[in-house]
Amino acid sequence: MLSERMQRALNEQINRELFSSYIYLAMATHFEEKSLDGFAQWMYGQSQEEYGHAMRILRHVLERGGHVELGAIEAPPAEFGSPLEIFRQALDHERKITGHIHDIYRLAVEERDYAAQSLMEWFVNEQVEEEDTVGRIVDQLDLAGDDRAAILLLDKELGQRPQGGESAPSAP
Ligand code: OFO
Repeated sequence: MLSERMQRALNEQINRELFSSYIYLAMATHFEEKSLDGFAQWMYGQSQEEYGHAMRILRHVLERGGHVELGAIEAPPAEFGSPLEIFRQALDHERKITGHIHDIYRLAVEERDYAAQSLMEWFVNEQVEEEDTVGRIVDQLDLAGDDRAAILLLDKELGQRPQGGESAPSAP
């Protein structure tokens, strides 16, 4: 049985994951409009992965007899800067998400909610991986500077990301 507090925290996190999906979708379309198709592919993949994260939490709430309350999703920015600025923005965003995940994990420990702890442990590890991946892209774009050939090479490389994202746990 989920506590009221945990249910609220998980519902808020579902909303954040959907916002993450939305912001990466906006970044993807921006890159595609700029013909940076590799960065666009990478962001579409990231957007799908975030949707999968939202679904993972949503399934957990339902499987524990809780109530899912879907709130409005904030609009992502309408304008974006350079690839470096965009990936820095993504890194800042992931760091904020990590903070929220840690807060929920702490709540699960306080409440001795072992099921939520186990769910959040998955997210804690996922955040380490995401911050590392995005951080590396930021470093590489930083090194590339204004060198267009280097940016195009990186664009090509990121376009190799397999599509489909992390699969969300399926509904019964
Ligand atoms: Fe970007 O990660 Fe979800 O949680």
